[in-house]
Parts: sequence; C-alpha cells; structure tokens
Amino acid sequence: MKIQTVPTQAFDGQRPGTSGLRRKVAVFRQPHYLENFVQALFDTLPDREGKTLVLGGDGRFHNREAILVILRMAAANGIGRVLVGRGGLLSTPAASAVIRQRGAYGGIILSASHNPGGPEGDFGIKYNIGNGGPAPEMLTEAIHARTRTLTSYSIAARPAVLDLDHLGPTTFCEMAVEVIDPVADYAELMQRLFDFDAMRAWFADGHRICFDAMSAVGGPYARTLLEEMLGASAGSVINGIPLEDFGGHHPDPNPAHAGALIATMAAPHAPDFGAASDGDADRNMIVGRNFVVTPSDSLAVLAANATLVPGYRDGLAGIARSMPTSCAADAVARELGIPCYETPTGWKFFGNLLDAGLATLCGEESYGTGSNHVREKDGLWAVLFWLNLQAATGLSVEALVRRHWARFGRHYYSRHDWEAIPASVAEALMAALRERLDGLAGRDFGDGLRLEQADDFAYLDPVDHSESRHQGVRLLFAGGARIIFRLSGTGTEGATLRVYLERYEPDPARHDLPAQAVLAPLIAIADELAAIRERTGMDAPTVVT
Ligand code: VG1
Ligand code: CO
Repeated sequence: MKIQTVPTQAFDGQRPGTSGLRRKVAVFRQPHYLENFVQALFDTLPDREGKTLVLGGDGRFHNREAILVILRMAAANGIGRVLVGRGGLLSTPAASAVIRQRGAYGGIILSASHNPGGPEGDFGIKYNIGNGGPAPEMLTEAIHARTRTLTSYSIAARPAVLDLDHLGPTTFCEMAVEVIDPVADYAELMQRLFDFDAMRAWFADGHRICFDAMSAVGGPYARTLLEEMLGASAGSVINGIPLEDFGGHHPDPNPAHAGALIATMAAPHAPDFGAASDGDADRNMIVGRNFVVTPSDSLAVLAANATLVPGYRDGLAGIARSMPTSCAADAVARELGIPCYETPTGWKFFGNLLDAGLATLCGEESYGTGSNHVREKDGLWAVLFWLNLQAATGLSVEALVRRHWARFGRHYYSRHDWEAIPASVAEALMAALRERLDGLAGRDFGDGLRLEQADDFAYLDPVDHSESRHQGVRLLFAGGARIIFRLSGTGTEGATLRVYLERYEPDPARHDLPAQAVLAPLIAIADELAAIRERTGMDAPTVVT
C-alpha cells in the first residue's frame, strides 16, 4: 500500500459541539478539512493499531465521498478492520448497537442529524467510543486540540473502487473491510427487548400506524421492523427511502417540521399511532390520534410503564434526563423510589451513568429517548416501546398519557427557539443574563411565580467526577415552574437561543389547557429578564415546539 503524507494547515473552529463537528457541506468539501479532523481523531487514539472500527452515516449528501476518504485514512493509520454499513449507511443507534455487539474499538458516524442536507445543507462527523456512545468531552477536547497543531495527514493512495453495495468481507488498501447489513444487528437487538408477538397481534387486530421516516436513514429500519417483521400494513412507513437531501426538508421530527404527519393524525379516520424520526434516526416524535406527546412526557410514560416490556421487566435502576427536559421523569422516579439524574444537554453525558448501571432509561426534551440497550438515543426503539405499551394495555396513546397525568400531574412544557441570531448578540444576551442572576432569587413575579433559585447549571459527573460548567441558565420557581436559557451547540449558521419553559399542574381539572397559554406568564418573564426581543430585534421565536 502506498501511503501519502499530505502537508496541511490547521483550520480554526474544528471543535465538536453538542454532537460532533457540524458544518456546511461547502466547509467540509474544502481541501483537507475532513482529512484534518480525521487525522486529529486518529492521533488522539494512540492504541488504534490493528483495531476494528465501525463506519457509516445518515446517507446525506457527501456521505459516500467522506466514507472513502476515511477508509483510506484508516488504512494509512494502522486500523486493522472497518465494518461499514451497506451503501455507507448506518443510523446512529444502529452504529452504537454494532459497536457494542461486535466488540469494536469505536466508530465514526457521519451525520448532521436533524440539520438539512444537500449541497447547500450541513454535514457532520462524530466519534463514538467502545461502549457505543459519543466520545466524552475529554476526548472531543483532545481531538480539537490536535486539530490546531496538525501539519500533515496520512492517507492511502487512491485505490481501485470499493463496492459498498454488496455485503461481505473484502480488502481495501490492504485493510480488512466488511460491508455489513445496516439493519440486521439492530433488528436482532430490538427482538430481545420487545414483545414482538403481542405487537404482531395488535397489528393483526387491525390497528393502523403512520411512521414518517422523513426521507432519512430511518426508513429501511422502520420498514423492516414495522412492516416486514410486525405486520404493519404496507405503506405504514412514509418517506421511507433515504435521500441525500431529505427531499429538501428539515429531517427534524417535531410538530413544526413534521407538519404532514401531524395533519394525518388529526384528520378523520386517522391511524391509531403516528411517529417520526430524524436524519440519523436517533430522535422520535410520538403522536396519538389528534394528540401530540411531548418528549419529556414520553420519557416519563415509558419509565412509569417499563415493567410491561420484556426488556425492562425487572424494573429500572434509575432515570436520567438532560437539564432542560421537564421534571415529569423526576415525579416517576420519586414514586418508583429510584434516582433521577440531571445532566447537561447531549447524549454523551448519559454514557457514564449507563455504563455504571446507575440509569436504565434516558431522555431529552429534544425528541430523544433511549436506554441502556445502546449508548445513543434511539428513535425506533421509542416507537417500539410505545407500540408494546399499547399492545400490552389495550390503551391508546392519549389514554396512556392522560392516565399518566392523572397519577403524576402534568408538566406543561414548551421550547422556544430563536434561530440565526448573530453569534455576538447571542453571546452578549447570555452574558448579560448571567450577570443578572445574583440577587434575583426571592423575587416574586406574581401569578404564583416566586423565584427560588437562579444559577448557571454545572454538572459533576458522579462516575468520573469530571465537571462541566456553564451548561445553561436556570430560573427555578416555587411549585416546580422553570425557565432555562442556553445556546445551541449543533447549529451551523449564527447562534440559536433556546428558551425552555415548564409549569407543573397537579390538578386533573386543569390538564386540558393550551400549553402556550399556561406558559404565557413564564414566556413574559423570560423576555423581560433576557430582553430577547430588544437584543435580537426579532418579535417572535422561529420555532415553537
Ligand atoms: C440539540 C438538542 C440536544 C441533542 C442534540 C443532538 O443540541 O438540544 O438535546 O442532544 O441536538 O441531537 P443543541 O446543542 O443544538 O441544543 V441530534 O439528533 O441532532 O444528534
Ligand atoms: Co439525530
């Protein structure tokens, strides 16, 4: 094999964000940009020699080209073997499953998740470690540090073409490569967790579903599991063919971007159950007939009913949620007598808790739910969990959620995103807000909203004792209301301010109110304290979920 050592110069700003390095496709296509990052990654893995890596992506534009570059670099950097998803495809949860099931050293996932794709869209790369989960901050920081000092990278000379479309072992640049079925390992894992017979019977009874794969990588997984294995009628999976540009849409499963599904579920004769997943299939949205479930509620409902599902029959060790996720899961944990951990945003913070057996289920308000079966959030897993619960109880989605609220109270919840703010304006807004925190506690905003605590969230990992600071400004009110402010770490244009709003309502007579109206006083407080409209010049959030 001929190895080329290519001189290069460091790029600014190759620091991974909440979930990997995400940039515009045009940025990734600059000469050496991807190569630099991949070399920095390999340099940060000193014992990589001869090891097995998993490689795949969400199929977005530039996926195949990037796969070939990474394979040539893996060969030149001493990697022993690479397992690649057929066609270069692997959903994020499937990649996690493959890493774990095959005992791989780690994996590289090419995805910008819910961000749009295509030549004008976004691209991304992230590294997962041997537990199947996202690289912890220590590692991503080391990779970033290495990107700044790099002067060359190693790559195998351009070889004959590699056939990514046929399963089986082969060699490429004298390195072992195996093209694997992207769905098989994952489907096998799902069968170990859920009651497939009960779900088959539920479909055989005539229940109908609509799963919107949003023209992303989740399609083949959903078709195999839902239509082929469980017997959902043909056509239950819509937008099931992965497209490089996701059909020009935002592959983000929320009511704003999956409007067609919401409309289907609100129409007369709607299916019994609706769901959607995102670009890399790790997110999920759950919809009943004319009834949208918030992700925070979804986590709480799954936790409260987990023992109905074979994989969780013995109960949960604990629950973990990201800090901005509502406290609905905490209420369940209290009742079950198990701990509920509060982590910073991003799945990488759940890894240690899962590895140490401290938590079994995890969730984020951003349509992410998962468990200890992998080390990523998992969209289709959540869908199967909800189907299993419906099959086991005979209850509809709405009935399951209303029963839950009656028992635990309702946590009204909404997230307001203010997108594409100039970065300097967003930074200044957060800085000013942080300055105001001292002395704010104790203030009474009326309407029962007395501020009890105002702080900047810091997390001390109970397992490795690492500390992550400045993870978001929290305003905690008496009675369980909360406002959280933080800046997104996944965007590629300007900054996005996320404002998370939550209010607890124990009274079942008040469980059917419009969320935005219930949260209106908090929305007003958020705007007053952060001067959002004044500083951004915008008069409304760009996305409300
Ligand atoms: C967002 C979500 C976060 C999620 C992350 C990756 O991050 O808020 O909860 O873990 O996306 O999800 P941020 O920093 O933009 O708020 V995915 O499906 O895009 O990998
Ligand atoms: Co995703």
